[in-house]
Amino acid sequence: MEFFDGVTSAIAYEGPESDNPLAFRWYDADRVVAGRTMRDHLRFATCYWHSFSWDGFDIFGDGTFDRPWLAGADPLAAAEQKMDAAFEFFEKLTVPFWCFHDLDIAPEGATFKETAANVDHMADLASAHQERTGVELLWGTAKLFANPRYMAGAATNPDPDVFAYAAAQVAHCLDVTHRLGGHNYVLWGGREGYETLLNTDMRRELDQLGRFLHMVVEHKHAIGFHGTILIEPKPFEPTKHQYDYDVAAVHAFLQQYGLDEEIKVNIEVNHATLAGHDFAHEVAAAMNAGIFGSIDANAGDDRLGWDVDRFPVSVEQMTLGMIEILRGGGFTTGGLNFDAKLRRQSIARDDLFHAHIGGMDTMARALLAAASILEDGELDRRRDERYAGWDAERRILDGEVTLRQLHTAQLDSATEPTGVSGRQEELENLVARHIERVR
Ligand code: XLS
Ligand code: NI
Ligand code: NI
Repeated sequence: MEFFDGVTSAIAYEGPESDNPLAFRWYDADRVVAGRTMRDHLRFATCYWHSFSWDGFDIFGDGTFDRPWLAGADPLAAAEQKMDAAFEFFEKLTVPFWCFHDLDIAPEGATFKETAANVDHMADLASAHQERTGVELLWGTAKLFANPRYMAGAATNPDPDVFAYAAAQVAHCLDVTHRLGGHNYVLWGGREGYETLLNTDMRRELDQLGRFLHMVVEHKHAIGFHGTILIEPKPFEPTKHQYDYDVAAVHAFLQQYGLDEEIKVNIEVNHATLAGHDFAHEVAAAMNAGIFGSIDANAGDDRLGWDVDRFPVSVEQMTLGMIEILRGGGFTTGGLNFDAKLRRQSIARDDLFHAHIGGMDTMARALLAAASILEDGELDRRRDERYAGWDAERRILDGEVTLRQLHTAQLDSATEPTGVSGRQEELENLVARHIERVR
């Protein structure tokens, strides 16, 4: 059965002048930019949860979307149908990767054993779909936050039985991700956080999380999974305080528990916004710490302080992020996953295409602008110039001078340091020029 019959052929690149809403204007997969094809730079993925499992419900109302694949009395048959719809979509969109939670692809059974069997069954089908279409798995993840058993967290739960259940679930999902050739495995700390310190022993919970992640890493090596383990920072929602607040907090945690060589980060744009950071800041922080992994590409809202998960629309915001990604050498195992959802009134099936096409074009144009800025070199030259004094002054950083010596030298000095312009507005204009001119 064909679900997206309004889209009769694969989405193709037609160039910036095209008015065809079902064509790419910027994403030209085979075009080589800064030594790599756009396909290899951007490594786009569609997420299963928002695009295929969600029917548009929110806390105030029921589902609104036209999603025939969700209907059906038999949960396993419905899951199979949903997977047909998903792979039909991936193929028509020409998106090279997908991402899932274990319980997006398979229904939960009455027991863990039953659930595991459902996941295995669906993973076998996914494997056949991947084989047939050439679509690859960017990452898998376990849903450790929806079932009521996880209301007080998974690894950070006060009840060790819940920890054990979560461990079993991750072991199974990691096995499946490995079987499907996943390039990464993600852990978003869904409810790893707290509501009140009145009932929370933070120290215990962090130790539990550290132990949990060590077990995940051990399991990864035991089964020979070569993908990257990624933590996805988020400051709050659903818990009031999430432990994986932002990249800096995750890095400190990884160092404290001796995990910084093993685990990297999956940065989500909207989560960066919620943490009070620019997206580019989070990428730069991860690059500096050597833990940059992957991106959940989406967008927040200037006035709404929750995870609204819009599709990315701001070329400027994404250009600033892409500059940091390219400066750091680009993706290795990671990619750009559209962890993004339609607005609740976008009820038509083909709205999913328009959303992804817009997101892919936004990111492709941002890539072109960022590559053009870095190739031109003026921005980096200006940045280097600002620090040129340090190139001439090695002694301080090399530890050859004391605070007292600097004090004495300053007392004897006839000159005082003077400032130079930071040139922010001029540099912003430089970025704008590249965005305007790329073709
Ligand atoms: C929620 C997260 C979630 C993860 C996967 O805010 O973004 O969707 O990406 O569990
Ligand atoms: Ni999110
Ligand atoms: Ni996410």
